[in-house]
Amino acid sequence: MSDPKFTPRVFSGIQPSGGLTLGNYLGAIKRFVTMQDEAFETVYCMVDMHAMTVWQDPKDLAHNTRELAAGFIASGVSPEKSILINQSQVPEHAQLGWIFNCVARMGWMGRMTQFKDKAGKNTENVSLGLFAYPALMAADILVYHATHVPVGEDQKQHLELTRDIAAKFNHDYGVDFFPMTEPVIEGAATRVMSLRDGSKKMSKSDPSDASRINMTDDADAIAKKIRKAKTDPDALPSEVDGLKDRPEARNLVNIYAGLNEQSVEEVLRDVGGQQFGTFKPALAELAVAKLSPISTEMARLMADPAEIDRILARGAGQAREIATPILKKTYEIVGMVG
Ligand code: AQP
Repeated sequence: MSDPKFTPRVFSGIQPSGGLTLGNYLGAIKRFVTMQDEAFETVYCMVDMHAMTVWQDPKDLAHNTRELAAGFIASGVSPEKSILINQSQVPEHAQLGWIFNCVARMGWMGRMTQFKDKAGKNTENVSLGLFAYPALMAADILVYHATHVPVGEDQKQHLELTRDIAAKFNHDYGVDFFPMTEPVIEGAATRVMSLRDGSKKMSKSDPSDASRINMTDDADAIAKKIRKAKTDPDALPSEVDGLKDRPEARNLVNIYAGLNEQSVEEVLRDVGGQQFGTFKPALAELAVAKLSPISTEMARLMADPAEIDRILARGAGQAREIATPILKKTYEIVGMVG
């Protein structure tokens, strides 16, 4: 149960570090759309400052930010119902981020598995921003006093860190100022895996394009990637238990369930016993039917980038109306004069 002291408010973001993937769509954006019609204020963000924690060509960053905004809108996020922003246009995120850098502990940050995955053996050479970014993510959320954050499974640890930062801030300053944000990790496909390796998350920055479905892929590309997706030789089971130790089969069934808004049990009831030679074309057909209207609409929106910029500028103004007083109060609490 969330604290009634706080307005029910949703914040979530996606990095413009490449094109949108089916993982982002099923893990996050589908939920963004449903939550804007529930009893929440909703703020959705292109987190451009997070993206630059790894090198981004400036032209690509600008293009990907606009394309991501187009992807949100084409998927059903309405600029009339939700506040749509890019992070760098709302400076309060970075201002609160600095305060949270001083609240978060090195030990906490060092345990973040995403940092370990992304830095690999290269910890000496990655940016300081890559290490610190989960504290900025806590600021993205808490500068709006957001009570709920819809995300994929991979972001669970960062949301626990957000709660730790809020709790330590409240404790250290003797206040009850920041809410304990709830993660919303729901649906059949909260962790979509690579099509080439069922043990790896589907990711925008995977060097293999065949590992993911991009929201801008055309029908042929989608069908080809699904046809070539790694699987095993067995038929599909009729029960969920039968997917145990079959990560690639599980992934394709999860994707089917996520796209068709069914549970995995329901899907298996229909497709149990099928070989992949039958299931894969059905999945490809479903994916094309669900995704091609979105990619068509994205292309239409991208033909008018000035309109996207206007939407983001208007969103920034609306966002700052919420964030400015929260930051001002934070400054007062910590003793900043001004
Ligand atoms: N494979 C996935 N399955 C389910 N949800 C996913 N998300 C990302 N990948 C999957 C969810 O999408 C939201 C935005 O994620 P992000 O782009 O900000 O960061 P990320 O998780 O690091 O995504 P990528 O695609 O892997 O980006 P890169 O390659 O740049 O690191 C989050 O809610 C996330 O859970």
